Amino acid sequence: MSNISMEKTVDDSEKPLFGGLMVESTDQNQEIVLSLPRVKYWDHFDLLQYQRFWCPSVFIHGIIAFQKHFQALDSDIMLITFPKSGTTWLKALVYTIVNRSRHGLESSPLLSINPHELVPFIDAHLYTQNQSPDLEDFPTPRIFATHMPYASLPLSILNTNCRIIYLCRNPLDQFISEWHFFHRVQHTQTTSTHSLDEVFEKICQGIQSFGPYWEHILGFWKASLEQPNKILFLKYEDLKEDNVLYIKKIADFLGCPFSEEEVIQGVVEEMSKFCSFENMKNLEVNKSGRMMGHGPEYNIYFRKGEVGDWKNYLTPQMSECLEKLMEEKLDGSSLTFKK
Ligand code: PAP
Repeated sequence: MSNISMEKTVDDSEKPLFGGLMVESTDQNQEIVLSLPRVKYWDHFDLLQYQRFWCPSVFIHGIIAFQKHFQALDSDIMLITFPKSGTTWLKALVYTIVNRSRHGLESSPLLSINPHELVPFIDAHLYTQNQSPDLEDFPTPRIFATHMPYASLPLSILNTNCRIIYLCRNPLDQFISEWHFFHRVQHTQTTSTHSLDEVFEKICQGIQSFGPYWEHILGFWKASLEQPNKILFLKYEDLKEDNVLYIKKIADFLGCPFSEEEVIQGVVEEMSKFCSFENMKNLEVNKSGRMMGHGPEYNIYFRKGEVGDWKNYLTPQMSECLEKLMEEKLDGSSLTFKK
C-alpha cells in the first residue's frame, strides 16, 4: 500500500465535517491516534488504520470514546450500515416502524426533522461532541446508528440483548454514491477534485471510510448467521424491490409486528410511501437543512436512490475488476448482490 503515510502529526485543518465540536482527546488516546497509519483521503480528513478498518480521522476520538464508555440496554436498536448503503432510508423506516403508536404519519417528526437528527450516529455525532453524552433522555427503545465494523463494536452491544439491523449495498452503487457524496461535500468547502479512477484505485485496496468493504460485510454476515435473532442482515436492493415485505420483516425482528388490522388498513404500504426516496427528498427540511446545523446539506443524502446507477459512471473494466475482487473476497460466504 504505497500511499500509506506514517506521518505522526494531527492536521490542524481537520474540521468536524459532520457538524458539532470535536471532543478533547485524552493524552493516552492522542498517543494511540498518533501511532496509527494514515492515508490522505478527501481534503477535509484522512483515514487512520485502526483495529483493521480505515477510520475517518475526524471521528477517531468519538469512536474510541464510544468503544470505552457506551453501555447498551437490552431494548436498544443499533442501525449499522456501510456508508452510502441507505443509512438515511433505514433510519426513517425504523424510526417510523418503532414509533407508530406514538405518532401517525401525518404528525411524524420526520416531516420537519431529518432522519440523521432523530437517529444520530452515536460515535460520529454523540461521542464526537462529548465524551460522556447524556443518553438517558432518549425515548425507549433508543435507536442509534454507526458505521463501525462488527469486530470493533463496544462489548456491551454484543453482550446485551440489544438488536442490530445491518444494511449494505452492491459495491458498485456504493462506490458511485460515496464518490458523488464527497464531491458534493468537498465542493462546498474546497476547490480540489479527486478523479473517479484515483478513488477507485483506493477502494480496490480496501482504503475507504470504514473499509475494506468486504471485511465489513463479512463480519456482519457471519454474525447474523450465528445470531439471527440479534442481527438482521439487509441489502439495499432487496428493500428497493419489495419494501413492504422488508418493513414487515423489520417489525417482526424488532418484536413489534404489524397487526392484521394494520395490514388490512394498508399501514405498511403508507409507511413505505412515506419513507420513499421521492417523498423524503421533497420534504422542505431535507431540501434546505444541514447536518447538525452546519455540516453537509441534507439534500446531498438524497441523490438518485436507484439500483444500477453505477452503469452511468464505471467503465466495463472497472466494474469487472470490482466485481471480481468482491467475488474473491466473499468466496464461500454465499453472499451476492443484485446490480
Ligand atoms: P450515509 O451512510 O452517509 O448516512 P446514506 O443515506 O447511506 O448515507 O447514503 C445516501 C444514499 O441513499 C444515496 O444513494 P445514491 O447516491 O445512489 O442516490 C441516497 O439517494 C439513498 N437514499 C436516501 N434516502 C433514500 C430513500 N428514502 N430510499 C432509497 N434510497 C435513499
